[in-house]
Amino acid sequence: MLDKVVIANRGEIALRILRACHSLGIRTVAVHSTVDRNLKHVAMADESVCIGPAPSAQSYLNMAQIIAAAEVTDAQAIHPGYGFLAENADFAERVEESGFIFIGPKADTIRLMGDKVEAIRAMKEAGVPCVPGSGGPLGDDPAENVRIAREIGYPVIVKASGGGGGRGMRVVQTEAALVNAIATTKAEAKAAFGNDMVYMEKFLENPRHVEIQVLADGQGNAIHLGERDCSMQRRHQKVVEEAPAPGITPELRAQIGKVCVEACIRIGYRGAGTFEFLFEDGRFYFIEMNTRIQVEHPVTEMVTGIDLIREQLMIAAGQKLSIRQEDIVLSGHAIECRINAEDPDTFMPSPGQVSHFHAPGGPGVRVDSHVYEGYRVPPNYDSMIGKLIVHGPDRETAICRMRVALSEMVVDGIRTNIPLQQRIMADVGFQQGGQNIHYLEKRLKEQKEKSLSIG
Ligand code: MV4
Repeated sequence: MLDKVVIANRGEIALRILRACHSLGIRTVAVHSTVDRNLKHVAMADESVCIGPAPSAQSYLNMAQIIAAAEVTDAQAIHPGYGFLAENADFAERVEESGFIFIGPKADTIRLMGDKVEAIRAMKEAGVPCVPGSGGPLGDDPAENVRIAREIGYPVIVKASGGGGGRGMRVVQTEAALVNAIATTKAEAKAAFGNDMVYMEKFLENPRHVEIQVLADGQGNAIHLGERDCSMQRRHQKVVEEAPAPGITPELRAQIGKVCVEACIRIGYRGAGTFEFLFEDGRFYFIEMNTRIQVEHPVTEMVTGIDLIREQLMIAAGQKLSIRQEDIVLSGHAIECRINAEDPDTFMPSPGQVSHFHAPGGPGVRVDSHVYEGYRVPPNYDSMIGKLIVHGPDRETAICRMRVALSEMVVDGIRTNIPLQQRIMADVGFQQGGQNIHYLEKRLKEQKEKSLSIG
């Protein structure tokens, strides 16, 4: 097993990684910015190193400082968490070149998946179902692009190959708008990602976001841990996630899961990963692969009983996967509500000091949060301050447990989205399950219009 790990992240995920390390007897090094010296995991870590000032560009994105922290503490490996440097292939490469283990896939795999055109090409070749599309980068010939779009059929979507997660894409409804849309998307992509490569797909109008969790050891073994439904989102920020996804049959799960596992083996994947699909009319369409542990990983942990961070650590230590596919048994239903320090109506960030904090509890209730009474939420980072996860024998019970847990939870001194989460849990459409990616924004718009007409 590894003996010492640098946790190159902050907040709840840093604490989650620390706990997984400590349960494996691995010593931990917290690296943190100046404003983060009071983080809970910094106090709990065996050692801590301040790596720079508050702006993440000078701290959590500072590769040299993080690698230097591993050197001075004589650590063996670096866990990047999610966000920050987690999917930065150059960082993974520098970590390994400096003689440390990067807890994640090989740098080349991260690079492949960061190039969406190449990622789709690789997945299509591996037998993963993809959205009908250009199957490669768009060229400069307008007539050829018009021909491609006609063949796909409108509406189409133009996406930047260097984008992902909703950045750098544009829906095109008609041929008249196509050539201009491609030029604009290319210009934006060039500015945002330093890469103007774009590709085209059929635009799916009402899909759900369903993703498959995989684990692979890079030694020829891979398994899938079922799916998560992440369709409850606003502006590409997930708000609620759940596992399993409503309406996915065991047969469908086994089928798409097998495809993902085979793709992992084919590309020599190592570590935890997620295949992102759009799900429409009973079919899966691959859009991207995430090469990191994800925010919503706990719902998969709750229904499988597997500690995904522990598995990441064991894979990084060079161990073969000890879990076989037959060992994966899904049990019950799990839901995660992201808790953000933001105004529940305007979504404006709401940093500041937490005057009172009470975590909910009871059967099937899990709180992944670094918040404590007196903790000051800094304005410099993402507004997510924790995740409330519940598990129950079925979806209805899980929703009930979430409603009780949300009502118990106290985060005073700052505004949070807890009232929004309560409204979502009370919503009949959510309770039905299986809503598409536009559902939440549609409901929020309706609510806003209603409150305006009264107020
Ligand atoms: C799409 C799509 C419809 N058709 N691709 C947005 C995030 C990025 N991962 C891909 N995204 C989308 N790609 C095709 N061909 C709709 C979206 C999309 C979306 C996807 C998942 C979750 C939320 C979303 C919100 C808006 C658009």
